[in-house]
Amino acid sequence: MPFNENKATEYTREGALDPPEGTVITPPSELAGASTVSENQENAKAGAPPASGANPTVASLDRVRIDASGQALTTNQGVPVADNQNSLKAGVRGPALLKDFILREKITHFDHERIPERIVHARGSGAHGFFECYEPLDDVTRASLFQEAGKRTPVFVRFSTVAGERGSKDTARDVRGFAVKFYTDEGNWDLVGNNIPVFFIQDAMKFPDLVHAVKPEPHHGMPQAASAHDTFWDFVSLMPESTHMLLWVMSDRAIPRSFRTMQGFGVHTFRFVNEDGDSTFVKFHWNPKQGTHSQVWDEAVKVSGADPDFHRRDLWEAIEAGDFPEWELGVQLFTEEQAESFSFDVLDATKIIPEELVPVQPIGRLVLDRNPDNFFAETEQVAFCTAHVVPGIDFSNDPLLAGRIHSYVDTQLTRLGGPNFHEIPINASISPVHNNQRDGMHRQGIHRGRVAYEPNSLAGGCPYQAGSAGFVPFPEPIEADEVRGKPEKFAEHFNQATLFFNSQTPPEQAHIAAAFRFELSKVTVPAVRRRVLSMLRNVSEDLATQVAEGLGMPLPEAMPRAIEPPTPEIDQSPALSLTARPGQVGVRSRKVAILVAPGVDAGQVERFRGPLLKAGAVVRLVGPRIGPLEAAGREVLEADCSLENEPAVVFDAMVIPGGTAHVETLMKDGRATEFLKDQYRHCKPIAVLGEAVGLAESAGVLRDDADSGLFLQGEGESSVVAKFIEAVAAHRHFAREKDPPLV
Ligand code: HDD
Repeated sequence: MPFNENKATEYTREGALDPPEGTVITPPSELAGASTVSENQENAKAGAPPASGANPTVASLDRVRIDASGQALTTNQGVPVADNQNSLKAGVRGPALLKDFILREKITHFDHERIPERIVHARGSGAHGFFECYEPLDDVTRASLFQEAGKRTPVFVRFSTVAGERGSKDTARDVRGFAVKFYTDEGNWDLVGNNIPVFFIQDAMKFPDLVHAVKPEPHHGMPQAASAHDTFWDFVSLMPESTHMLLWVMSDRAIPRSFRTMQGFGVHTFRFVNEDGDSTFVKFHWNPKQGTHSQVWDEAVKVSGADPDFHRRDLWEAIEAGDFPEWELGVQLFTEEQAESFSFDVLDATKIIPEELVPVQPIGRLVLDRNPDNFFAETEQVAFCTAHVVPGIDFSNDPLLAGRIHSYVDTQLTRLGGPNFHEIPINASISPVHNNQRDGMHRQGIHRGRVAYEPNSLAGGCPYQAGSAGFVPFPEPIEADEVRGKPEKFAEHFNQATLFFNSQTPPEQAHIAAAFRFELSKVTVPAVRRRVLSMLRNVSEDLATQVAEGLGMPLPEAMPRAIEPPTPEIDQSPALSLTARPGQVGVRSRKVAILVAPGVDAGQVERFRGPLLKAGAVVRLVGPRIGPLEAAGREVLEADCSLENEPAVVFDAMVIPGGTAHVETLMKDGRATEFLKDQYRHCKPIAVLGEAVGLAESAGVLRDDADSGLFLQGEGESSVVAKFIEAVAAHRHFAREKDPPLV
C-alpha cells in the first residue's frame, strides 16, 4: 500500500480544506491491489492512485513517502510540538530565549531550503511512467529493456527549457530538454536529449562559452530566458557551426504548444552492442502520439504573462485527467561503412541523418502516467547523467558527448551536495547496488561487515566482478596521435541548414524569417546583425533577403566557407516539417473557450459543449466574471473562468454563441474583442454564431474561403459543430496569417 494513501483525496475529502482542530482523518480503505502497470493505468484513469509494487519505482519511493494525515506536529527529532504559533520568551513582552530549540530548528531548516539550480535546464517539469518494448532487439543490443516484447521498464522524464532560471517562464523561445531515466533491471540508463536533433557546437570545449553567451548578460543580468540579445548572437555568428541549430531554434520547434506535442532526440550517435560484442550505430527519436504542435510567437509572448507555468500545468493536468501522453521510441540503425559514405560526419552533433538515408524504426513506447508527489524531492533532485549507460548501450566518439560524460556527474556534486546523490530515492537504481564505495556526505546505506576493498578473501571475494555479464566497453580499435583538432567533414556548416529550411512549409519558413528579424532587432551592435546575415546567405538567399529587409539593412557578402561543400544526398526531407506528424488524438485535451454573458443562447452553448466534451476536449465557459449567469431561456449557466483570469492565449479554440443581450454585453467589453482578435491572429479555430457575427465584423474578423478554421454562422449549425471539431483537431489555420497581422 503506498504510504501516502490519502493523496488522491487530499483536495476533496470531507473537511480537507478546513479540518476542525484535533481531527483524525481515517485513511481511505485499501485499493484492490493492482499488480501490473496497465492495471495501474486503469486505476489512474478511474481516479485511483497506483497500487504499490506494480511499478518498481513506485515501490522504492513508497519507503520514503510521508503522509501527515491525522498526525501531530513534531520537530525533526520526532518531539511533539505543543505550540507552533509563539516563540519562547521571558515574559510575553520579553526577549526570545536562545534555548528555544523548536524555533531555532524551524528557522535553521528554512534558511537552508534552497539548493543551487541547474546551470542550464534549470526550469523543468517531470513525470513518472514506463517504457514498453515492441519486439526483442537482441540481434543489435543486449540492453535488458529491449529483450522481450511487451517488457515494461519504469521511467522518470524531465522536460525543461535551457536558458531561463528556475522561476522563469515556460514559453520562452528556447530548446527544450527531454531527459529520460530508464530504471532498467541492469542499472539506470539516462537518455538526456532535446526536442531538437542537433546542437549549436561540435566540441564540449565550447559549451561554457555558449552558455555564458546565451545566459543573461553578466553586467546587468538581462535578459531572462531569452536569446534575443547581443552576446548570444555575437558568439553564434562567430561560430558558423551553429547555423543549422539556429534554423531549428528560430523555427516553431522552439515554442512548442506543449511538452506533450514535441519530439525528442538523443542527438548524438550512440552504439548498440549485442551479446556477441558486435556494435551498430544508433540515433534515438521520440515521436509524440499527440502530434507535433507549436505556438505562434505573439501567443508565446502573451502566454508567458498569462500563465508562466503553461507547459507545467498542461502536463500535470493531462496526467491527472488520465490522458496519459505517449511517445514512440524510434531508432536509426547504421553501420560504420554507411557512416563513412555520408557527406557529413555522424560524430558531428550539428548534423542529422536524414530519414531518407536511414529510416526511423519504431521499437517501443513511452507512457507518462503518474505525476510526482513532491516537486523538489523528485523533479528537482533527479540527476540525469549521460555517463549512465547499461550493458548493450555505449558511446560513440562524438566530442560533444565526451564532455557531457564528464559534466553531468560533476555538476550533481555541487547541485546535490556530494557523491551520494545516487542514493536520493528518485535517482536510486531499482537493480541492487553493491560496491566498495563508502561514506561521504549524507550516506544513507548501512554497509555491513569489515570489507570495503577488492580483491578480498574475508568476504569471499564479494562483491565480485561480473565479467562478461557486466558492462564491457565496445573494443573500438584506435591508433592515433594525440591532437586538438577536428575531422574534415566537421568543417561544412550550411548544407543541412539549407535542407532544413527547404523542407519547411511556407508558413513555417515565414515564421523562421520573422524569428530572425525579431531576435536580431534586439541586437544593438550592427556588425553582429551583419555577420548573421552573411551566415544566412549561405543557407538561403530568400531567407537572408527577408531578414535583411526586416532589419532595414543591405545584404552583406556571404560568409566565406571553410571548405567547398560536398554535394548533399538530398535537398528536401518532409519529416523535418512540424506538419509531418499531425498526431492521432483528435481534440483530446485541447482547451476550448465558449464566451458567455447574460442572455446567451444556452442551446447553442450545449450544441458545441456536448460534442466537444464527448470528443475529449476541455471546455470552459468564459464570462465577463466567474459564477452563475442567466441565459436567454432563463436557464442558469456557470462561467468557469473570466475574460480577466483566462485570456484567449491559454485556449486552443473558441466559440461565441448568439443571444442579443449577451452580444451587446460582449460588444461593450474590450476584453471580448481582444479575446477574439487574439484567437484570430494566432490562427486558432473560431466559431461565431447568430448575433455574435456582428462582434466578429466589428473586430475585423472576416470570412475568407481559404480559412478552414473560421466559421461565421452561415453553414447550418449541425455541420458547423462537426467541422469545428475537425478544425480544432487540425490545430492552426495558417492560411489566414499575414505579416504584419491584419487584426
Ligand atoms: Fe546538457 C543539463 C541536454 C550538451 C552539460 N542537458 C541538461 C539537461 C538536458 C540536456 C535535457 C537537463 C537534464 C535534467 O532535466 O535534469 N545537453 C543536452 C543535450 C546536449 C547537451 C541534448 C547536446 C547534444 N550539456 C551539453 C554539453 C555539456 C552539458 C556539451 C557540457 C560539456 N547539461 C550539462 C550540465 C547539466 C545539463 C551542466 C546542467 C544540469 C545537469 O546537467 O544536471 O551538466
